[in-house]
Amino acid sequence: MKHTLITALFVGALTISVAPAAAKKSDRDPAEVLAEADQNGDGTITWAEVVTMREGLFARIDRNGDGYADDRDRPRGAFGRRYDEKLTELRSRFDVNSDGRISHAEFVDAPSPAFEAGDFDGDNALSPDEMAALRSMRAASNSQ
Ligand SMILES: [Ca+2]
Ligand SMILES: [Ca+2]
Ligand SMILES: [Ca+2]
Repeated sequence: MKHTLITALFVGALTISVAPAAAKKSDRDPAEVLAEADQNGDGTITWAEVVTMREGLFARIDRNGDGYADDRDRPRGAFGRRYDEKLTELRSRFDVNSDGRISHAEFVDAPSPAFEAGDFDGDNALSPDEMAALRSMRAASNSQ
């Protein structure tokens, strides 16, 4: 059960990281992932809420808690290989300094293409209207 939970959270972290252009069929709608960041439930997703969500996800990826997501966090057993695959994908986006590991800052401070695409008025928050627009953009791209 514990491994399943960790894997689910890890996949969630990956989904946040994927730009719409690079999205695979299995990826969740970025707008839905962003919606989960709405901690105070006011319907607006602030950048601070996104950062807080990333903090929680990183804490789960960095299984040994040393501030870096790397091979040393690799789970034993059946999930090891899956972790390797996910880490390779995450590195391609988050390992800005190419040292082979993802630091806390590289993960938490990384830009979010979906957030930037949806924040039309540039106030660093996604209002309910902006979230609705982001969802319809995604729906339009899916129907093509
Ligand atoms: Ca909110
Ligand atoms: Ca670590
Ligand atoms: Ca790095």
